[in-house]
Amino acid sequence: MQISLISPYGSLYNAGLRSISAVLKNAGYDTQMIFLPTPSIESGWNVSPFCQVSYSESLLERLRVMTKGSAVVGITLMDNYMQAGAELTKALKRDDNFVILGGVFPTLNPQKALDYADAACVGDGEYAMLELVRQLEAGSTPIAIKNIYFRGQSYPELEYIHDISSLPLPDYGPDGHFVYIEHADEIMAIRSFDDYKPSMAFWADSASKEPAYLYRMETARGCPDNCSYCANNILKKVQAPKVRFKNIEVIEKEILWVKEHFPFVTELSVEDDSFIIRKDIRETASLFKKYGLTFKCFFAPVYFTEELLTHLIGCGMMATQVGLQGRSANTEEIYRRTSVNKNIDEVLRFFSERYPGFPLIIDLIVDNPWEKVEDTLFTINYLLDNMPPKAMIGISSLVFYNGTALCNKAVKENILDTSTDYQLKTWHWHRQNKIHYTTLLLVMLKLRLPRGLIRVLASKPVVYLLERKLIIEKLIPGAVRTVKKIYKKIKGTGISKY
Ligand code: B12
Ligand code: SF4
Repeated sequence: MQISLISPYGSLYNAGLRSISAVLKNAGYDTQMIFLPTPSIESGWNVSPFCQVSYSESLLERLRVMTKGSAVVGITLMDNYMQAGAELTKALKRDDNFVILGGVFPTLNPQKALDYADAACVGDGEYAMLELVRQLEAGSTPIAIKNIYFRGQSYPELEYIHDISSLPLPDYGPDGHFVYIEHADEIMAIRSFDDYKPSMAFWADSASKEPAYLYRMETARGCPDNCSYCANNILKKVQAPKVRFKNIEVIEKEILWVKEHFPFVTELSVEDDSFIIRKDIRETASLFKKYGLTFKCFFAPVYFTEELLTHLIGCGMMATQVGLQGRSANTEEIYRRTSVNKNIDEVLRFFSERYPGFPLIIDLIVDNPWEKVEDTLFTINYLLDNMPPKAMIGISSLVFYNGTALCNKAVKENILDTSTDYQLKTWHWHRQNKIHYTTLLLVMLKLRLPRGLIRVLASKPVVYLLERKLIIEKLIPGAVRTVKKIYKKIKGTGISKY
């Protein structure tokens, strides 16, 4: 029996869908995986405020033909791909097939997913999908499968995979794997592991002539913290209450597999929410070093120790991303990050004093309706005083994910505009309908404009003059979009050459 697994994401990584495919293949089923990256949607060139993917009729027709023999079509979705998932489901649903949506969006919004699909997977999908396929193969109408919410039925019983080390390695094909090439508007077969190269390429620095290659991997699922805006709020309740770790033997097995199949890879990107919480973090980092692989990872400031970070850098950590989101006491409280942000002073001091050239990325959230101008100014001044010289800033616009503490607060206070597809909102600051003057100040920091100049522009009189409705709702967004449009005209469409 054939199963088609489809991903609309810009990145081909997709640990979840690849893991499902591996489990199905191990059980003897024939899976095909179709990746539909449309990088131009996510690129800085795209001036549309939402991450709305509109597939061409010819692409949808090609997909219909490709999935003709599939009894099950599974689509993975984060919230910002909701509309893409709906479009794909409408195009691929037939009377004689079963379409199931899985991933963070259906996990948080199963009812919405059921508006389109036959079923929604809540939480872990590997064994849920296997059982679904077995029941369908047996010719019965599938019923009572843990984690699967069938349309017209009640919310399912939930179960999570306790030992994620027992799962097979992710399925990278290449047989039966296909990728959409946006500039050619064609779906091509992945013929060899080398075909993954374009999706793994990155430029280590602006001076590099040749790209380096990066392999993304998961060593754990989940996060011990519980920030009020984060999907983990819900995942803890409906997926798994605790962080699940892969053991070091399995990590080594995956590295060996990578070495054999992707010999060009020199760097790992550990996609765990907070890599450094592993008890065996030192051994894991040493393992990467043993195999000559540099790495990057995420961490929350509370887990920082000077000794640990020094060890990780010694093992080849080339970049790291730390969440700050906001530094004022009010903002930290709104985000429930008062304890998570603990040690941020030490983190910034460590990099400023010992590794001033290190590419540290500091993540911040803007567009928080409860944050006052003074709060943002506090964060800006904090960064002006403490940010290491070569640090970078990642700016995201606050998105209210269904069921999170912050989403519930927004609904209760009636400030969530549900008339817009707020889930589709993605991170590009220039896509926002409202751009605060204080956000522009952060962008200046991101662009590393002289800090003295930013200090002047961040002085209270200037901010109170420019942080005005007309300016932030009309002038700044209008000007930003015009500049982007002109730039796009000069530089081309922004469609990736992948
Ligand atoms: C790795 C990762 C990425 C990677 C890779 C994404 C990719 N293509 O796979 C990168 C860095 C590219 C990325 C980017 C973004 N990400 Co991200 N990312 C993650 C992270 C840290 C881990 C995801 C993962 O691999 N988990 C491990 C796998 C095994 O689990 P899984 O994906 O959930 O899959 C399981 C189930 O969901 C289910 N399942 C999944 N798909 C399907 C399909 C079917 C048919 C079935 C039956 C079941 C099923 O079964 C799987 C196996 O058990 C999560 C955090 C988290 N806690 O989930 C955030 C997370 C998914 N990302 C998030 C966001 C917001 C983004 C961005 C929009 C961020 C931004 N500001 O731009 C972008 C956009 C993504 C894009 N355009 O592709 C949010 C999503 C919130 C939401 N409600 O949608 C999360 C949850 C972070 C958070 N804590 O809020 N991300
Ligand atoms: S530390 Fe990061 S991943 Fe963990 S709950 Fe907070 S925002 Fe989510």
